[in-house]
Amino acid sequence: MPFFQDPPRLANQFDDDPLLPSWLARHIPEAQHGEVATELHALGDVAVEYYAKQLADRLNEPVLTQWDAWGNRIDQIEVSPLWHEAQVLAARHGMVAAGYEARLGVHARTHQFAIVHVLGPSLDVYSCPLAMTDGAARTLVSSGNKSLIDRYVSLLTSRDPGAMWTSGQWMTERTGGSDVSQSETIAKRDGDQWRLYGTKWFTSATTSNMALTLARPEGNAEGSRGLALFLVELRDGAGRLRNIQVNRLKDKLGTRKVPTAELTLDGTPATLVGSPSDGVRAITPMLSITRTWNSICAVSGMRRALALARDYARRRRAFGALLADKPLHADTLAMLEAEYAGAFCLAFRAVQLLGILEHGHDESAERLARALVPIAKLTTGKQAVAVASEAIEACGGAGYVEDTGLPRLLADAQVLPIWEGTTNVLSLDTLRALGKGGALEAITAEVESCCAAATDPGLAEPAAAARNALRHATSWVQEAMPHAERVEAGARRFAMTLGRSLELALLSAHAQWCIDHGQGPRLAAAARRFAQSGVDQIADMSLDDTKLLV
Ligand code: MFK
Repeated sequence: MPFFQDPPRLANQFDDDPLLPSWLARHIPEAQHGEVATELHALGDVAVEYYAKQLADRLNEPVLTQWDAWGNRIDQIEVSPLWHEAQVLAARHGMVAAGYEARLGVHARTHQFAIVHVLGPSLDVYSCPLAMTDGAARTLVSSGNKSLIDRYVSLLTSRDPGAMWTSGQWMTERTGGSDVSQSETIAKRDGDQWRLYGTKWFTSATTSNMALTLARPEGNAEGSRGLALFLVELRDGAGRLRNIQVNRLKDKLGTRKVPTAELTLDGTPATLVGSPSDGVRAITPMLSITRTWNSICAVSGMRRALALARDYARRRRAFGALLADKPLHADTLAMLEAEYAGAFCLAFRAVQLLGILEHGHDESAERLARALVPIAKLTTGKQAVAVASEAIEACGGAGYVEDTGLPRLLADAQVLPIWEGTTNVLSLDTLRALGKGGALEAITAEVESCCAAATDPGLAEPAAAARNALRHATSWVQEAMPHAERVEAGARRFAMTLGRSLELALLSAHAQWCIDHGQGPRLAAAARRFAQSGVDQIADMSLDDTKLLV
């Protein structure tokens, strides 16, 4: 009988998760926890079902048809069959809506992102339009523009698959995606409305119903202050694009199911959301929400990669034993599980803060969240790539062969440190957040309170590692701050150290809760492993050496 290797299989994606069940047990009030856990268990099976569908749908990618048979410009984009199903699932299971529902109050965001975490990795990056839809709803609510709120927010947060709208976010132009101040799109008044003229270079959800976008009202100053925030409805009543041409779809490394397009706006009708300037400030609620989604998608991508790698290690026999029983292979997987555990705690803490801020005024939560959102995004984005890379390597050659579906884990992870602000842009954003005052103190208080909670002797070393790394980062930034070039050059190592200290502290506190509540010692082991994986990344590199090297 010739040998055929069993492929890796998924178990229920809620039950199989070493973090999510205990996180929910700790944070969702007892009265609602049972119902939420039952719902997520059911979604854990849906995730398995849709993973199989995702593999079967692997070769379907979006197709742009620019002309009909009679020469009319139509610019129709057909997405994959699974994307059509994903829209229905997303609405029905409240992947956006749950975050806005009153039932769970301050915990609504934890509920919503638990759903995203379990189901998201089986939906071929449908998380992208959902993230922007959520961001658009939050931005409109923050704008205070009552007529836009009344018209759009209930559509964006609907659970009815036939009624739910999705939104895009168009910021990136040919001038760049990081420095949006150079945007060239012009907004001209046309009676009561505005019309937009320009090119959007990277629009990730072109099949959406609407988009939020930046444009410069005619006559406004150069730079980002002169930009304003607009809402565009993409199609008219007959389903035709409203003075928008789709120039082409992007040929990307990953996220290939996402119909990312280049657009020309040629007199596209648009509504001003707030003031006719300061559009970057007006769109920042969108950035906070999509960066939080990015963190959760990084964590859920890691979970999926590890679920497959762990299962494979229990099926694959080599050199006389299962891979899971080989000390070096087990050591490698343990390191990845520790990374996942830290990343999970930081991403879900960002989610928890979002819920707190949406349900009342809390200045210290606000200061913490302003810094924690970019830190979580930049830290988890990098971890997601590293973990996906190791996970596919753990499957050997099969991990590099497209029709196993495994290479997509890495290709899709690679977008996470890029879109929604690159690692370096977010490192600088972290400095900007700290510059507002109070944020470093808020991070210190967070790390200290988590470490103080971790009283088990087995958590002493992780708690000390988190505290020491944070102290080192704090003293470095205080010393470096007067030297602009030095502080900028070290911003990534600094932000990453804050991220890894926070991860370790939050993980240690959660590990303590698990010990206290009979949930076992697994997460304490994760904290100990994490503590030995480069928490402190502060190093003063020579600026002269940098000049010699670049
Ligand atoms: C799986 C989930 C996926 C999610 C969906 C993926 C979709 C992908 C589509 C894209 O990739 S869209 C493009 C993504 N691009 C970015 O995210 C932009 C990256 N660049 C930045 O974030 C820059 O830092 C930024 C554009 C914000 C810098 O612009 P400016 O014009 O230099 O901003 P400035 O003057 O520093 O800030 C303007 C105001 O906003 C200031 O407030 P004040 O006017 O009151 O002083 C800032 O404090 C405030 N601000 C800036 N960033 C903020 C913020 N406030 C809160 N949070 C922030 N992050």
